[in-house]
Amino acid sequence: MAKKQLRIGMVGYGFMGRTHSNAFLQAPKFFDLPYEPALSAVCARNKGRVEAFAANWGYGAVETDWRALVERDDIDLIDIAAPNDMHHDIAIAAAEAGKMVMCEKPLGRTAEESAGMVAAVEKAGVPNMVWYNYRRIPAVSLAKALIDDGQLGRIFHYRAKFLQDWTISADLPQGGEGLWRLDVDVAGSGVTGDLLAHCIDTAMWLNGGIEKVSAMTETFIKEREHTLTGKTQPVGIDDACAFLARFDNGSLATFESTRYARGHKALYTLEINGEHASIFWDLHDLHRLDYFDHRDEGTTRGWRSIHVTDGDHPYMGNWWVPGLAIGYDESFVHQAADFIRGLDGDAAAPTFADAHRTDKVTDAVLKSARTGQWEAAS
Ligand code: SOE
Repeated sequence: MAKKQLRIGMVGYGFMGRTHSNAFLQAPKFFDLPYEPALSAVCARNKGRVEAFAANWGYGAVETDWRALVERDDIDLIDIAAPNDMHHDIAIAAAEAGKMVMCEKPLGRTAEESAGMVAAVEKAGVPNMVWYNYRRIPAVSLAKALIDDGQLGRIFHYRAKFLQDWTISADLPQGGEGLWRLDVDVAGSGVTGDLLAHCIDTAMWLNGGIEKVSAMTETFIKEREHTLTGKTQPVGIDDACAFLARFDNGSLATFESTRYARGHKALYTLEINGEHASIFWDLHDLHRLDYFDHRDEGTTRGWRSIHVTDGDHPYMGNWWVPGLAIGYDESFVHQAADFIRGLDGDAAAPTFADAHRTDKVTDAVLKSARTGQWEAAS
C-alpha cells in the first residue's frame, strides 16, 4: 500500500532551499519513513527563478507570495528556508493555518521574536523543528552517545569555534542575495546568530544548559554599500565574536567565531575535556571523531581518530558499506528523516522551544558585548 504523503511547501530557493529539498528527496530512499515526503510547492518572489528551481528539484507548483503558500490546502508542512527576517511571520501564519513548521536557523533574530513563534506552534499543537543540522553529522552524534553513556565522566571544558573568511573585502556590499547576512535588519546579528548559534545548539545538546556568558564582538568594516539602496550605510552586524561561558554543570567554555580568519572557509571545531576522556571534532574532516581515553592501559595510550563510517555508527547503517564516508548534505537528510519518523513517535529535536533557548544565549552574548558584563543566558 502506498504511504500517506507529507506534502511540503518550501519558502526560499537559496543555499538552504537546496539543502532542504535534497534532504526530503533523499530521506525516503535511505530511511524507512512512515510518510512519503512530496515536494508539493515552492515559493519565492522571483517568478522566473522559482519556476526554474521548481523544475530542477521537481516541485509540483510555485507561488510568489508566501501567504498564498500557507493558505494552500494541499500542503501539510511549511519549511522556511528564507532570510531570517521572514521566519517569524511565516512560522506564525503557518502554525495558525494548522501546518507543521520547519525553519532554518536561527529561529528568530532575537529571543523575543522566537518566543512568539514557540507560542504559536505550541498553541496550534503542530510538529516543529529547526534545522541545526550539525547535530546529525554521524561523528557528532557519536560524541553525544559517548557523553550520554558516561564515557567522558564529569565534563570540565567545552571549546568551540566557527571560522570563515568570506567578508574580509571592504568592497563586498550588504543586502541582497546571500549578502543579507551582512544586513543587521534582515539577519538580526552577524556571526553570533549565523555561526555561533550552531556551536551553541550543539554545545547545549552535548553538555546541557548555559548559565552565563561574557563576550566581546567587533565590526571590522564599519560601512558598506547597501545593494538595495545603492548608498554606503553603517554595518550593524558583528564580524567577529568571542565569549566565555559557564554551563549549568559547572564546566567552563570558550566560543569564537569570525568571518575574518583568512584561509578558513567553514572551520567548525569542538573539543570537550572530561574526567576520563576527551573528544575533538572538525567540520573539515567531518567523518572523523578524535577520542582520547585515559583508561586505556600502557604505552600506546593516545588520541585515536575514529573513522565514523561503520555500520554500528549513528545513521551509517543506512548508507553504503563500512568505510565509505558521507558528508555535509547528509546531515540534512538525517534531520528530515528524524523529523518524519518523529511524527508518529517522540518528536525529534531541536524543536522551536530548543532553538528559542539558543536565541536566549545569543541575545545574552550580544548584550554582554555591549555592557562589558557577564550576562545570564537562560
Ligand atoms: C554562512 O556562510 C553559512 O552558510 C551559515 O549560514 C550556515 O548556517 C553554516 O552552516 C555555514 O555557513
